[in-house]
Amino acid sequence: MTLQPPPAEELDELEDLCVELAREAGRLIVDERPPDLGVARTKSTATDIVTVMDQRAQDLLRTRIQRARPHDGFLGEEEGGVAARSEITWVVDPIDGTVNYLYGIPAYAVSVAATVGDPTTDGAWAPVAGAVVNPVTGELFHARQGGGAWLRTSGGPGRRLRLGEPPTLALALAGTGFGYEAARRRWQARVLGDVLPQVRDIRRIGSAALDICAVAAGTLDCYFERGLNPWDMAAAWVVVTEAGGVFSGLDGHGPGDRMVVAGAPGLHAELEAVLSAAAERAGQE
Ligand code: LIP
Repeated sequence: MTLQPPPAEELDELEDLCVELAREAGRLIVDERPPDLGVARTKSTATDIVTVMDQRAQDLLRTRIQRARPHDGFLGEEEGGVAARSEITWVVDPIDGTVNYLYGIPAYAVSVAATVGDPTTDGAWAPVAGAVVNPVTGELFHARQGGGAWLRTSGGPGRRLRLGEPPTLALALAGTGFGYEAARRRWQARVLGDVLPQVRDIRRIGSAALDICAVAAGTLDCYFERGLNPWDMAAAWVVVTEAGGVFSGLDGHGPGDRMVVAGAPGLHAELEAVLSAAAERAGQE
């Protein structure tokens, strides 16, 4: 399936809007975080939480996107999607790393992406522009297809992100994450048991969007996780590929619920092969 991006001028406009909206929602979740923040509701399990700020940030993003581009579709982690009447669907995670946000751990992000295709079907969509902001550190990652990947920090000018020569897997610092359901976590622990002895070390930051952007910035060498949703990965996907990284699933598949694997070309191939064998050995969840 070829997913045709819009012309370069529109891609630039989409990237600018991703940056503007990610920043605005980032300011909201920091500046208006209630001192008594609690769990507003749960989803797949008692630990899969939503705070009032997740929904407020998503409502802000949807309202601003509908005002700026009324025919585009909208898909967010929380309630309130909109069907597309154009070629573009916005895929947003208002707070990626919600548990970190609840506990006050400064590793969470707002992720905003413009995509083509159907983001509810693995393999049938791709991001064309995106922005990921950590509103506590001020790090802002952004990219659009063909425009390179960029990292801006508070007040500083942006710097181009380009992946260098990667280490071998045995010297690689690998990021990963875990789902909320017990059966999924047991499977992930079995796979981790195979991977851990074959890498330098593991980091579990708690935000897929920040993990994938860390690969683009070189603060992680590679990343893998099963169970990501489109909103966890959409913006960081275009950031890491525009930085020269490979972002895929396993065994020739594209990135999706079954697995995402990110890294520089040579290292990505090593990790993908180890994960494919580990997933085989881990069996069914
Ligand atoms: C999180 C992901 C992370 C994963 C967590 C959680 P959320 O998203 O970004 O990679 O390991 O379990 O799914 O739920 O905080 O938006």
